Amino acid sequence: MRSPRDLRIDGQALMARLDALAEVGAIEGGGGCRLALTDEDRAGRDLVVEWMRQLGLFVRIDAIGNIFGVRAGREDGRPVMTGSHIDTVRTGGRYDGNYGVLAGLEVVRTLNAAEILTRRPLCVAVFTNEEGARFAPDMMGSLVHAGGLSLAEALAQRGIDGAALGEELARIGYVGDMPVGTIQPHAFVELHIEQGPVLDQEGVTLGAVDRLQGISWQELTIAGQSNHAGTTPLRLRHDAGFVAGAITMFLRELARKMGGNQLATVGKLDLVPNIINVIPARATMTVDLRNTDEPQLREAERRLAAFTADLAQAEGVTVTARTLARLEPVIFDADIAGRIERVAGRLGHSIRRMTSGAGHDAQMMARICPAAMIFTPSVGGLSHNVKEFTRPEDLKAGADVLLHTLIELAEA
Ligand code: HGY
Ligand code: MN
Ligand code: MN
Repeated sequence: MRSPRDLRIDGQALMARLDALAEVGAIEGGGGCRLALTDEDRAGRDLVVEWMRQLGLFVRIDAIGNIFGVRAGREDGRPVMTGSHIDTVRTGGRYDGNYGVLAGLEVVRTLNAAEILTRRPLCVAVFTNEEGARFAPDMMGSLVHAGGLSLAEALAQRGIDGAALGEELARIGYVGDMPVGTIQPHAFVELHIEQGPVLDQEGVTLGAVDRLQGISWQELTIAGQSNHAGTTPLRLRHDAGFVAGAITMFLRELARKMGGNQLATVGKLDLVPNIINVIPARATMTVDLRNTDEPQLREAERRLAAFTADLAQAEGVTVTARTLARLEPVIFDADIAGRIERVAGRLGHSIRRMTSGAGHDAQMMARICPAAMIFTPSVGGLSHNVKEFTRPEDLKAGADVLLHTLIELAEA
């Protein structure tokens, strides 16, 4: 039997799986669109479940559709868990989420081929609706698993297309019989592309992620009055479109003035009636605020609320805010982050500590067990974009470090 220390992931097999999954919901430009609980998501789930079964994993599905592939250990008990998500945003790349799940399956294949049974069981997880692009909040499946959102509340969520989450989950056949939260991990490690520019710009191969920034998602509904674009003087306008634009400009300025890690994004904007010669009666927009510092994130929320209240008054419109997601910054497990660094060093890869700008399932798992993440570079820092790209050698390096980090945690 080969010594575990010289095991390595088969990079070709990993790339083949990534390519095969990328075919499901493939869109122009090489990316993928598998919005949570759509037919494309079901097809991706079916494929990954098939691969799990081929690898001899015991597949369990819970009531929110999270998928767990369990590999027995020499002993019973809490598994060492890895995994991520395979749902995407509408303009998804090939690696976001998929990489962490498929690298987890390659870890299993490598251990199977070497006939190695770890002391603790291993588990590869696929969490439902990580992106939140169709149903808010994001990281939903792992949040429910960690007890941060009730199953009933999650099932009742309405999508941006008006669909009921519970009905969609049933429609694609992924209402599992396992109660949510059943599989409590001993530890959780998520491998993911960075989705930002740091590793690529610094020429560092891997990131040991020891913290993750806070996220505030709001939907603002601005109600004004539609009127004729040609006959209505400025002083008589209650222009929801103007107010939405003014809020967007304010947010960029707010992030610039606050500095630090403050970010602000208006990603979605719908105008009604959305006609060239009609002053918009209504605007519905989303606001995504992020910061590593919770008091700063709260200050950004406060300033936005104050600005919209004044503007609403001045423009004679009403602005209603609805919270879609609100997650505080997370500190991951320093021991696991240290272990990731040591493994990377042993395997000869450069690595640095870093913070995640994106939300991830690991931040929810950190509520119930020690957790940390491994990042690989995103070329040009691009993600949530069909041109998302990570070099195959970097994908393999990350998977090799995942393999040995999981083995160590499963033997410790
Ligand atoms: O929004 C995020 O950070 C993640 O991609 N869901
Ligand atoms: Mn992701
Ligand atoms: Mn994403």
